[in-house]
Amino acid sequence: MADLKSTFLNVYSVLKKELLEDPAFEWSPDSRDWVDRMLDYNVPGGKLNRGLSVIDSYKYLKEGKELTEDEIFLTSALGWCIEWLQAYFLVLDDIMDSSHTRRGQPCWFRLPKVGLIATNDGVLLRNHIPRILKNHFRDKAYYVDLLDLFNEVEFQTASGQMIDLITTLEGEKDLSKYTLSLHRRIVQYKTAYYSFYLPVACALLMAGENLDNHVDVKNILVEMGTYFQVQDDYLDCFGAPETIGKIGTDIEDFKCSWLVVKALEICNEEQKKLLHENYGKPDPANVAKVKALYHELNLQV
Ligand code: GPP
Ligand code: MG
Ligand code: MG
Ligand code: MG
Repeated sequence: MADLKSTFLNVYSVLKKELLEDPAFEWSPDSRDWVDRMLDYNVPGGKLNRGLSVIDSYKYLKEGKELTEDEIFLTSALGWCIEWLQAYFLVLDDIMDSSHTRRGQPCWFRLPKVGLIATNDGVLLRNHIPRILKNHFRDKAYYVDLLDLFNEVEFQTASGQMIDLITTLEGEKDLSKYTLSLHRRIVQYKTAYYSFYLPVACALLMAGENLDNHVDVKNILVEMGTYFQVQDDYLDCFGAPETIGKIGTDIEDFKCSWLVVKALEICNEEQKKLLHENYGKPDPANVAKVKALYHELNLQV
Protein backbone atom coordinates (compact mmCIF):
# COMPACT_ATOMS: atom_id res chain seq x y z
CA MET A 1 0.00 0.00 0.00
CA ALA A 2 2.79 2.43 0.92
CA ASP A 3 4.40 1.47 -2.38
CA LEU A 4 1.22 1.96 -4.35
CA LYS A 5 0.81 5.41 -2.86
CA SER A 6 4.35 6.47 -3.69
CA THR A 7 3.98 5.18 -7.27
CA PHE A 8 0.71 7.09 -7.47
CA LEU A 9 2.38 10.27 -6.21
CA ASN A 10 5.17 9.90 -8.79
CA VAL A 11 2.54 9.92 -11.52
CA TYR A 12 1.25 13.22 -10.08
CA SER A 13 4.67 14.77 -10.67
CA VAL A 14 4.74 13.51 -14.26
CA LEU A 15 1.24 14.87 -15.00
CA LYS A 16 1.99 18.20 -13.36
CA LYS A 17 5.18 18.61 -15.37
CA GLU A 18 3.28 17.98 -18.62
CA LEU A 19 0.61 20.52 -17.69
CA LEU A 20 3.25 23.11 -16.85
CA GLU A 21 4.73 22.63 -20.32
CA ASP A 22 1.39 22.55 -22.16
CA PRO A 23 2.26 23.74 -25.70
CA ALA A 24 -1.17 25.40 -26.10
CA PHE A 25 -0.03 28.27 -23.84
CA GLU A 26 2.98 30.59 -23.86
CA TRP A 27 4.24 30.11 -20.32
CA SER A 28 6.06 32.79 -18.36
CA PRO A 29 7.89 32.08 -15.09
CA ASP A 30 5.16 33.75 -12.99
CA SER A 31 2.29 31.88 -14.67
CA ARG A 32 4.12 28.58 -14.34
CA ASP A 33 4.87 29.28 -10.66
CA TRP A 34 1.23 30.15 -9.99
CA VAL A 35 -0.15 26.93 -11.49
CA ASP A 36 2.61 24.86 -9.88
CA ARG A 37 1.78 26.25 -6.44
CA MET A 38 -1.97 26.10 -7.02
CA LEU A 39 -1.76 22.42 -7.97
CA ASP A 40 0.44 21.45 -5.02
CA TYR A 41 -1.88 23.31 -2.65
CA ASN A 42 -5.13 21.81 -3.93
CA VAL A 43 -4.61 18.48 -5.69
CA PRO A 44 -2.47 15.94 -3.80
CA GLY A 45 -3.17 16.75 -0.11
CA GLY A 46 -6.29 14.66 0.52
CA LYS A 47 -6.83 11.03 1.46
CA LEU A 48 -6.53 10.08 -2.25
CA ASN A 49 -9.19 7.37 -1.76
CA ARG A 50 -10.97 8.20 -4.99
CA GLY A 51 -7.82 8.16 -7.09
CA LEU A 52 -6.33 5.03 -5.54
CA SER A 53 -9.58 3.16 -5.95
CA VAL A 54 -9.25 3.28 -9.75
CA ILE A 55 -6.07 1.19 -9.42
CA ASP A 56 -7.66 -1.19 -6.89
CA SER A 57 -10.82 -1.61 -8.97
CA TYR A 58 -8.81 -2.35 -12.10
CA LYS A 59 -6.79 -4.96 -10.16
CA TYR A 60 -10.01 -6.71 -9.13
CA LEU A 61 -11.17 -6.68 -12.74
CA LYS A 62 -7.87 -8.33 -13.72
CA GLU A 63 -8.60 -10.96 -11.07
CA GLY A 64 -5.35 -10.44 -9.20
CA LYS A 65 -3.07 -10.62 -12.24
CA GLU A 66 -0.02 -8.33 -11.84
CA LEU A 67 -0.54 -5.02 -13.59
CA THR A 68 1.99 -4.01 -16.25
CA GLU A 69 3.95 -0.75 -15.85
CA ASP A 70 1.74 0.77 -18.52
CA GLU A 71 -1.46 -0.30 -16.72
CA ILE A 72 -0.18 1.11 -13.44
CA PHE A 73 0.59 4.44 -15.11
CA LEU A 74 -2.76 4.64 -16.92
CA THR A 75 -4.89 3.66 -13.91
CA SER A 76 -2.94 6.19 -11.84
CA ALA A 77 -3.46 8.91 -14.46
CA LEU A 78 -7.23 8.23 -14.38
CA GLY A 79 -7.10 8.27 -10.58
CA TRP A 80 -5.43 11.67 -10.73
CA CYS A 81 -8.10 12.95 -13.13
CA ILE A 82 -10.62 12.20 -10.35
CA GLU A 83 -8.41 13.92 -7.77
CA TRP A 84 -8.20 16.93 -10.12
CA LEU A 85 -11.99 16.91 -10.43
CA GLN A 86 -12.27 16.78 -6.66
CA ALA A 87 -9.78 19.68 -6.29
CA TYR A 88 -11.84 21.74 -8.75
CA PHE A 89 -15.06 20.98 -6.85
CA LEU A 90 -13.54 21.71 -3.44
CA VAL A 91 -11.90 25.01 -4.41
CA LEU A 92 -15.32 26.25 -5.59
CA ASP A 93 -17.38 24.50 -2.88
CA ASP A 94 -15.34 26.23 -0.18
CA ILE A 95 -16.19 29.63 -1.66
CA MET A 96 -19.88 28.67 -1.94
CA ASP A 97 -19.99 27.31 1.63
CA SER A 98 -17.91 30.19 3.13
CA SER A 99 -15.59 27.59 4.60
CA HIS A 100 -12.38 28.44 6.39
CA THR A 101 -10.13 25.40 6.33
CA ARG A 102 -9.63 22.36 4.13
CA ARG A 103 -7.20 19.48 4.59
CA GLY A 104 -5.71 21.19 7.63
CA GLN A 105 -4.87 24.47 5.93
CA PRO A 106 -6.77 27.64 4.97
CA CYS A 107 -9.10 27.19 1.99
CA TRP A 108 -7.31 28.30 -1.19
CA PHE A 109 -9.54 31.38 -1.67
CA ARG A 110 -8.78 32.48 1.92
CA LEU A 111 -5.12 33.11 1.07
CA PRO A 112 -4.71 36.92 0.76
CA LYS A 113 -2.88 36.62 -2.55
CA VAL A 114 -5.56 34.35 -4.01
CA GLY A 115 -9.07 35.54 -3.12
CA LEU A 116 -11.44 35.27 -6.08
CA ILE A 117 -8.61 34.29 -8.44
CA ALA A 118 -9.54 30.92 -6.93
CA THR A 119 -12.62 30.84 -9.20
CA ASN A 120 -10.40 30.92 -12.28
CA ASP A 121 -8.11 28.34 -10.68
CA GLY A 122 -11.20 26.12 -10.38
CA VAL A 123 -11.81 26.57 -14.12
CA LEU A 124 -8.15 25.73 -14.82
CA LEU A 125 -8.27 22.60 -12.65
CA ARG A 126 -11.37 21.50 -14.55
CA ASN A 127 -9.61 22.12 -17.88
CA HIS A 128 -6.59 20.08 -16.86
CA ILE A 129 -8.69 16.89 -16.91
CA PRO A 130 -9.37 16.73 -20.67
CA ARG A 131 -5.74 17.76 -21.26
CA ILE A 132 -4.46 14.80 -19.20
CA LEU A 133 -6.92 12.51 -20.98
CA LYS A 134 -5.80 13.81 -24.38
CA ASN A 135 -2.12 13.34 -23.52
CA HIS A 136 -2.52 9.72 -22.43
CA PHE A 137 -5.74 8.21 -23.75
CA ARG A 138 -6.32 9.75 -27.16
CA ASP A 139 -5.46 6.55 -29.04
CA LYS A 140 -7.54 4.25 -26.81
CA ALA A 141 -10.77 2.68 -28.04
CA TYR A 142 -12.49 3.91 -24.86
CA TYR A 143 -11.33 7.57 -25.16
CA VAL A 144 -14.73 8.97 -26.18
CA ASP A 145 -16.48 6.97 -23.44
CA LEU A 146 -14.02 8.33 -20.90
CA LEU A 147 -14.65 11.94 -21.93
CA ASP A 148 -18.38 11.30 -21.89
CA LEU A 149 -18.18 9.72 -18.42
CA PHE A 150 -16.34 12.71 -16.93
CA ASN A 151 -18.83 15.10 -18.57
CA GLU A 152 -21.86 13.18 -17.32
CA VAL A 153 -20.54 12.93 -13.78
CA GLU A 154 -19.54 16.60 -13.66
CA PHE A 155 -23.05 17.58 -14.78
CA GLN A 156 -24.62 15.37 -12.11
CA THR A 157 -22.34 16.84 -9.43
CA ALA A 158 -23.00 20.45 -10.43
CA SER A 159 -26.75 19.71 -10.44
CA GLY A 160 -26.52 18.18 -6.96
CA GLN A 161 -24.51 21.18 -5.80
CA MET A 162 -27.21 23.45 -7.25
CA ILE A 163 -29.96 21.82 -5.17
CA ASP A 164 -27.67 21.80 -2.10
CA LEU A 165 -27.34 25.59 -2.56
CA ILE A 166 -30.84 26.67 -3.60
CA THR A 167 -32.48 24.89 -0.66
CA THR A 168 -30.58 27.34 1.60
CA LEU A 169 -31.77 30.53 -0.15
CA GLU A 170 -32.25 33.50 2.13
CA GLY A 171 -35.90 34.47 2.54
CA GLU A 172 -37.01 30.92 1.85
CA LYS A 173 -35.44 29.36 4.93
CA ASP A 174 -38.01 26.69 5.39
CA LEU A 175 -37.06 23.67 7.50
CA SER A 176 -40.29 21.86 6.66
CA LYS A 177 -38.89 20.92 3.22
CA TYR A 178 -35.89 19.18 4.83
CA THR A 179 -36.78 15.51 4.49
CA LEU A 180 -34.75 12.34 4.07
CA SER A 181 -35.83 12.14 0.43
CA LEU A 182 -34.57 15.68 -0.35
CA HIS A 183 -31.35 14.86 1.50
CA ARG A 184 -30.89 11.68 -0.52
CA ARG A 185 -31.45 13.54 -3.79
CA ILE A 186 -28.86 16.19 -2.92
CA VAL A 187 -26.13 13.82 -1.77
CA GLN A 188 -26.66 11.25 -4.50
CA TYR A 189 -25.92 13.92 -7.09
CA LYS A 190 -23.40 16.18 -5.33
CA THR A 191 -21.22 13.38 -3.91
CA ALA A 192 -22.01 9.77 -4.81
CA TYR A 193 -21.48 9.79 -8.57
CA TYR A 194 -18.08 11.45 -8.60
CA SER A 195 -16.77 9.93 -5.37
CA PHE A 196 -17.88 6.31 -5.72
CA TYR A 197 -19.21 5.51 -9.18
CA LEU A 198 -16.59 7.43 -11.21
CA PRO A 199 -13.46 5.56 -10.01
CA VAL A 200 -15.00 2.14 -10.69
CA ALA A 201 -16.49 3.28 -14.01
CA CYS A 202 -13.00 4.46 -15.11
CA ALA A 203 -11.56 1.04 -14.28
CA LEU A 204 -14.41 -0.70 -16.13
CA LEU A 205 -13.77 1.37 -19.26
CA MET A 206 -10.05 0.59 -19.12
CA ALA A 207 -10.91 -3.10 -18.84
CA GLY A 208 -12.92 -2.81 -22.07
CA GLU A 209 -16.37 -2.99 -20.47
CA ASN A 210 -19.51 -1.23 -21.68
CA LEU A 211 -20.92 0.84 -18.80
CA ASP A 212 -24.51 0.20 -19.97
CA ASN A 213 -24.04 -3.41 -18.86
CA HIS A 214 -23.17 -2.39 -15.30
CA VAL A 215 -26.16 -0.47 -14.00
CA ASP A 216 -26.25 -2.68 -10.88
CA VAL A 217 -22.66 -1.66 -10.10
CA LYS A 218 -23.68 1.98 -10.41
CA ASN A 219 -26.68 1.53 -8.11
CA ILE A 220 -24.62 -0.12 -5.37
CA LEU A 221 -21.88 2.53 -5.58
CA VAL A 222 -24.44 5.33 -5.40
CA GLU A 223 -25.80 3.75 -2.19
CA MET A 224 -22.26 3.61 -0.78
CA GLY A 225 -21.67 7.23 -1.77
CA THR A 226 -24.89 8.29 -0.09
CA TYR A 227 -23.80 6.62 3.14
CA PHE A 228 -20.40 8.32 2.81
CA GLN A 229 -22.03 11.77 2.60
CA VAL A 230 -24.17 11.00 5.68
CA GLN A 231 -20.86 10.45 7.48
CA ASP A 232 -19.51 13.72 6.03
CA ASP A 233 -22.59 15.53 7.38
CA TYR A 234 -22.11 13.90 10.78
CA LEU A 235 -18.41 14.84 10.90
CA ASP A 236 -19.17 18.43 9.88
CA CYS A 237 -20.75 18.83 13.31
CA PHE A 238 -19.07 16.22 15.51
CA GLY A 239 -15.68 15.54 13.86
CA ALA A 240 -12.56 17.06 15.39
CA PRO A 241 -11.16 19.71 12.99
CA GLU A 242 -7.63 18.31 13.61
CA THR A 243 -8.82 14.93 12.32
CA ILE A 244 -11.10 15.93 9.45
CA GLY A 245 -8.95 18.89 8.39
CA LYS A 246 -11.91 21.26 8.10
CA ILE A 247 -14.17 23.33 10.32
CA GLY A 248 -17.85 22.57 9.82
CA THR A 249 -20.24 25.22 8.45
CA ASP A 250 -23.43 23.22 7.75
CA ILE A 251 -25.45 24.68 10.66
CA GLU A 252 -24.46 28.28 9.83
CA ASP A 253 -25.13 27.64 6.12
CA PHE A 254 -28.65 26.23 6.69
CA LYS A 255 -27.63 23.02 4.91
CA CYS A 256 -29.98 20.11 4.38
CA SER A 257 -27.62 17.94 6.45
CA TRP A 258 -28.52 14.42 7.56
CA LEU A 259 -28.33 15.63 11.18
CA VAL A 260 -30.98 18.34 10.82
CA VAL A 261 -33.22 15.99 8.85
CA LYS A 262 -32.97 13.35 11.60
CA ALA A 263 -33.45 15.97 14.33
CA LEU A 264 -36.62 17.23 12.63
CA GLU A 265 -37.87 13.67 12.35
CA ILE A 266 -37.60 12.86 16.06
CA CYS A 267 -37.98 16.21 17.88
CA ASN A 268 -41.04 17.50 19.76
CA GLU A 269 -42.77 20.81 19.02
CA GLU A 270 -40.67 22.79 21.48
CA GLN A 271 -37.43 21.40 20.07
CA LYS A 272 -38.67 22.13 16.55
CA LYS A 273 -39.21 25.76 17.57
CA LEU A 274 -35.64 25.94 18.85
CA LEU A 275 -34.37 24.60 15.52
CA HIS A 276 -36.43 27.11 13.54
CA GLU A 277 -35.05 29.95 15.66
CA ASN A 278 -31.39 28.94 15.57
CA TYR A 279 -30.63 26.93 12.43
CA GLY A 280 -28.86 28.83 9.62
CA LYS A 281 -27.53 31.74 11.68
CA PRO A 282 -23.84 32.74 11.70
CA ASP A 283 -23.71 33.62 15.43
CA PRO A 284 -21.78 30.94 17.43
CA ALA A 285 -24.45 31.19 20.18
CA ASN A 286 -27.15 30.01 17.74
CA VAL A 287 -24.88 27.24 16.46
CA ALA A 288 -24.19 26.08 20.04
CA LYS A 289 -27.95 25.80 20.71
CA VAL A 290 -28.42 23.58 17.65
CA LYS A 291 -25.49 21.37 18.71
CA ALA A 292 -26.90 21.10 22.23
CA LEU A 293 -30.20 19.96 20.77
CA TYR A 294 -28.45 17.33 18.64
CA HIS A 295 -26.88 16.03 21.89
CA GLU A 296 -30.26 16.04 23.64
CA LEU A 297 -31.67 13.98 20.77
CA ASN A 298 -28.75 11.52 21.08
CA LEU A 299 -27.58 12.11 17.53
CA GLN A 300 -23.94 11.82 18.59
CA VAL A 301 -22.59 8.24 18.59
C1 GPP B 1 -19.46 18.03 -1.00
O1 GPP B 1 -20.30 18.72 -0.16
C2 GPP B 1 -19.82 18.31 -2.42
C3 GPP B 1 -18.93 18.70 -3.33
C4 GPP B 1 -17.51 18.84 -2.98
C5 GPP B 1 -19.38 18.98 -4.73
C6 GPP B 1 -19.09 20.38 -5.14
C7 GPP B 1 -19.55 20.60 -6.52
C8 GPP B 1 -19.33 21.69 -7.27
C9 GPP B 1 -19.85 21.73 -8.66
C10 GPP B 1 -18.60 22.89 -6.77
P1 GPP B 1 -19.81 19.41 1.20
O2 GPP B 1 -19.89 20.88 1.04
O3 GPP B 1 -20.54 18.76 2.31
O4 GPP B 1 -18.26 18.99 1.29
P2 GPP B 1 -17.30 19.49 2.46
O5 GPP B 1 -17.93 19.08 3.77
O6 GPP B 1 -16.02 18.73 2.21
O7 GPP B 1 -17.16 20.97 2.30
MG1 MG C 1 -18.47 22.37 1.67
MG1 MG D 1 -20.97 22.17 -0.14
MG1 MG E 1 -19.78 18.49 4.33
